[in-house]
Parts: sequence; structure tokens; C-alpha cells
Amino acid sequence: MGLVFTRLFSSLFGNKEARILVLGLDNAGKTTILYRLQMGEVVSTIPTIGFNVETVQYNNIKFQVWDLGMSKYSLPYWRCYFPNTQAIIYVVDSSDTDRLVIAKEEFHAILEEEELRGAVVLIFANKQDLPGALDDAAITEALELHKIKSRQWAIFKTSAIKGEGLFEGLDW
Ligand SMILES: Nc1nc2c(ncn2[C@@H]2O[C@H](COP(=O)(O)OP(=O)(O)O)[C@@H](O)[C@H]2O)c(=O)[nH]1
Ligand SMILES: [Mg+2]
Repeated sequence: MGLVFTRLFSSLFGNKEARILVLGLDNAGKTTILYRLQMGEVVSTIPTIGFNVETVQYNNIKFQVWDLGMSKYSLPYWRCYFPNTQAIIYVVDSSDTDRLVIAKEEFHAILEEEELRGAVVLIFANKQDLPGALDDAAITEALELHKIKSRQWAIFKTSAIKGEGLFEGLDW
């Protein structure tokens, strides 16, 4: 990852422990992105609740990843991961048009969380390399991003497979 990133993150967070959550429905491309960023070893753990959490520690920043939409009742179990979250990266499979409504609902449920109020939101409209993938404008519409109030957000077109768009998003 190198110096640029180290500088970027230390200017953002100082030496404080910080957290970035990488969320989205299963199959969106979250795990692929984590490996693409190559920030360190991805450690996979299965907490007692039975869902998989992947963690990468990069300097003082913890990237944590899990799948949303598995169960409406799972959110309370995730809340222990919410404090000190500076940013949320929300990953969408732009070609999975059937599940965009679920992706939208899960996204807005996350934004409602009290402990995540201060987190900036970066949306990755992933799988842009696939035919039929919706572009950033269409994903903005589908996720109703205009409804986001009083927080910073941005959307980027990405292809985790090709490694495109990820660093542009993180630079933001
Ligand atoms: N074509 C294409 N496939 C992708 C992309 N990102 C991820 N995938 C594939 O989508 C599937 C699910 O990816 P994964 O990272 O496991 O999704 P996760 O469930 O969100 O962690 C895998 O087969 C990936 O290779 C992408 O940008 N383009
Ligand atoms: Mg995964």
C-alpha cells in the first residue's frame, strides 16, 4: 500500500484507533476489495452469532467486513463493531438489479444507527466490468442517496476484479 496511504490515513485519523466498516449484501465484492487493497493479512473470524467477520489491521485502522441482509435480526449483534467508526464503505453489485431494493433498505438501516452518525459514507458501485451493470447515477437513484442528510458521502464506479476505481474512492 505504501507511504501515500500511510500519510493519508495518519492525516485523517492521527494516531487514534479508527475503524472503517466495509458493508454490503453477500456477493457484492467486499472480500475481493479487501484482498485487492493488500493492506495486510485478512483475518476471518466467526463470532458466536455465526456470521463471518473479516478484519484487516492497517496501522491504527481496522477494516472490518461482513455481509448485510442475512437476517433482519442480526443488526443488534453487529452493534459492538460500531463505536469509533470513521467511515463506511458500502459495496453494491451494480449488475444485481434484482436485489437493489434490499441493498437500499439495508443501507438506510445502517445509516440510522446512532453510533454511526458521524461516519462518512463511500459507496462503491462495483462490478462495472459486467454487461448490464448500472452506472453511478443509476445506483445513486436506486439507493436513494439523495435522502442522506447531514453527512458526507460519495459514490465511485469500481471493478474489484480489475482493481479499478478503488483508490480513487479511498483518496476521496
Ligand atoms: N465481474 C466481477 N466480479 C466480481 C467483482 N468483484 C467481485 N466479483 C466476484 O463476485 C463474487 C463475490 O465476491 P466477494 O468478494 O466474495 O463478495 P462478498 O460476498 O461481498 O465478500 C466473486 O466470485 C468475485 O470474484 C467485479 O468487480 N467484477
Ligand atoms: Mg465476503
